[in-house]
Amino acid sequence: MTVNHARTMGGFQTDAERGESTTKRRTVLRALGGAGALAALGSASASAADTPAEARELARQDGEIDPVYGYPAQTDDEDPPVSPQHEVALEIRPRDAPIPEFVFEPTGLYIESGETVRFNYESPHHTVTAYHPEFGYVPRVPDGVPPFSAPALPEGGYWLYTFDQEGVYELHCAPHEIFGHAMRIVVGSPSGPAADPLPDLCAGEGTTTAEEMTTTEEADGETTAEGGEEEPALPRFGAYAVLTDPALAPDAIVDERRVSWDDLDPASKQLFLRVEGFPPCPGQATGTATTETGSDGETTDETEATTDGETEATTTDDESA
Ligand SMILES: [Cu+2]
Repeated sequence: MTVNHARTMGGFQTDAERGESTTKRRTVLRALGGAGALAALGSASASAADTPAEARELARQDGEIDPVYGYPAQTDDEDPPVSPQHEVALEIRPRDAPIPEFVFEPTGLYIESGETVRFNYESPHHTVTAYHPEFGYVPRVPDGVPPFSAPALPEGGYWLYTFDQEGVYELHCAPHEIFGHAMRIVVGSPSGPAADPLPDLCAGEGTTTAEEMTTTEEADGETTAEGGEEEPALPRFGAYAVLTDPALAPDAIVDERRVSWDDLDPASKQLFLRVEGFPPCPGQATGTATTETGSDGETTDETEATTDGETEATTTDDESA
């Protein structure tokens, strides 16, 4: 494919990189041509735009996949504008538990810089979202990568994204993150903040861990740009468990190229949440509620309900199949 190696990158510049002539560098890269030139220029060429908006405009001019919004297609009848080198399925797998498994298949993927991945929505309601500081998370994508995300799409839709910048990317599905809908992509040599393991929450006290994660959960959705007082969140609950599975270590992904969901430890796939207090019906102190869960419209979630409306973290491990 006609990868724009100059974009390398899809990224926007850090403060330290600003002031350099983007146009000039892109011209130079074109003149030199291809990945070899890029390698020669090294990290100095790791960014091509000052802002996500500029990165988008440059991609548009070059007829490339949008580095922020990717390329969404509502149905698979639509021909992709570029030929993807890899495919990842977004699936829901029923199991003997109130909540099904939400799966990226493969869950670990190795690709080369500049390659495009097609994410197939085999069920609706999902997203493919970067663990990016602009989204309120600790950085788990390479520095300079813009905050990118797929939209929710219908079943049968797909989303394309070109991973220009080398490094380790951790991705999640926003609606199902807490249920473990997350994956890791290694682009070229493992590098960047996600090349390092996530903090070991088991190193501290277990109860503290649960409280910390609950706190970050409560912080979800609040504006972090103003005041900057909110702590950036780690991948939450199920996503943390999946992303800390040894089978998904970056080096393991490099070795295996594709790591299946089936290769993960069952303990990494367990449910950590029990929803209580829904629906919040007046006059019912406790009860059993049946709610729809998942994206397939099936009624699968039987939960005990109280009226306090809280979502609690649990440490039970007997809910997975
Ligand atoms: Cu999902």
